Amino acid sequence: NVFPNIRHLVTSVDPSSGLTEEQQQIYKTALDFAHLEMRPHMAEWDEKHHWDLVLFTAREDYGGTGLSRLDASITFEALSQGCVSTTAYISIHNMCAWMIDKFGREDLRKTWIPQLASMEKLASYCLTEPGAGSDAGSLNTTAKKSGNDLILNGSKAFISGGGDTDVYLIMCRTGEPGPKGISCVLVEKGTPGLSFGKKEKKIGWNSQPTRAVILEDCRVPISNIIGKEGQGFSIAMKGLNGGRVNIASCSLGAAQASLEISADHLKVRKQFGKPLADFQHSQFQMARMATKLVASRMMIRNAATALEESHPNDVTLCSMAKLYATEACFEIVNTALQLHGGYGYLKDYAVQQYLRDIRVHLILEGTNEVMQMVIAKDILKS
Ligand code: FAD
Ligand code: 2MC
Repeated sequence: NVFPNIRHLVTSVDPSSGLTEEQQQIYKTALDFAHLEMRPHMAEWDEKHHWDLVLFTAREDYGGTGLSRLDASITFEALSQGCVSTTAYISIHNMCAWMIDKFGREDLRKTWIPQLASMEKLASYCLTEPGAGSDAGSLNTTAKKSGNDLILNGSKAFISGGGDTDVYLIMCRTGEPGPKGISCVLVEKGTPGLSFGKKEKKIGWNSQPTRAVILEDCRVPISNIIGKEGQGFSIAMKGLNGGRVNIASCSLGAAQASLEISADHLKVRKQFGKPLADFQHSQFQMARMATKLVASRMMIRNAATALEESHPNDVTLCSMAKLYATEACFEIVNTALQLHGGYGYLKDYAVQQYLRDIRVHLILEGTNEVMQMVIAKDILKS
């Protein structure tokens, strides 16, 4: 047993089912790290809005770990048990590094991947604008050519890490209206014309800052375009396919932890002369939570594998996993909070933080309504 210290892993909610021994080791290493280095600080990071960062994946030639999509998913699942918000930012950083690694020219890969893989430098993904959220293809931050440079103007809203990260992948308009006129441009912090809005106040995701990113006559070389001109929307969407699986994996970790905490609580807490675990209602709640947890895990891992293998339905499977798992895991954590009674509402108990942190996963990286649009489009296509 590679999980000697951790309970529940021989039950039906065992996260190691279906994993190879190597993957079980990855999960165990990440979970140990989460329990030892993150979980003890999770409440403080939330309260003090402090961020502390760690791990990651890219091709191995420039210092990445070369993890598969499934390896990355199980890593994020394990780490998020220690702090959802910190892990979720790492998943965004990971998505940006993947975009540069996959689509960037060799010189950009050579410059940036080693620094991003080691997390010496951190990245932010900049798609959303005040006027373009779900309708991302309508964005209107512009990048106009001037000699060998691009001059960027516009603003990005809700940027995770914004102001505290070093590299900004800006989706901006270099051509026609709509998705085909968008390019992905790398802008370094410190470039004149790049500035940031105030730090947003949020109900969760507090261990990482969220700010607007403002571009005013911000000049960068044309060679900072990632991939080809006009390919930016496609690159942004391909990044998000993995991002959606990983964000769902963060919800899964929170749900796993909440289920375990609830099982403990139900066995210890007594009312009406017996442990809460003896009431059939509590048992049925736990049964439903465990069932939703296992269903979420299967969908997430299936989507990760589909993405790895470029399955023809990978986009739909990633969207389904994000839709189903972020909602089911939110319900699991919400039920866990209810099973704790008043204690669940206190900041001394972790379950409320898991709830606050995963609520936003139904909104960001494409709202769950957008996920339904993507799925329906695929199902109904002729
Ligand atoms: P809107 O698009 O205005 O949507 C409002 C509501 O209308 C939603 O429920 C939506 O689903 C619904 N809706 C919209 N269109 C339709 C339709 N056609 N049919 C049915 N319903 C519809 N963005 C980034 O680019 N980078 C980041 O790092 C980043 N980090 C974020 C961090 C946080 C904490 C938050 C809250 C957001 C972050 N975002 C980021 C932005 C996020 O991706 C957007 O908030 C999200 O895509 C939704 O866009 P919107 O907020 O403009 O909502
Ligand atoms: N993967 C690969 N390609 C995709 C894709 C995906 N997930 N989604 C769309 N595309 C392609 C699509 O196939 C089409 O390609 P082609 O022209 O070759 O046929 C192209 O992109 C344009 O797509 P649509 O014609 O569907 O474009 P439309 O404008 O109608 O809507 C929609 C696309 C709604 C799916 C897209 O705008 C979207 O995903 N919106 C949500 C935005 C979002 O996810 N924001 C998250 C910001 S990041 C964040 O929140 C963080 C926390 C980091």
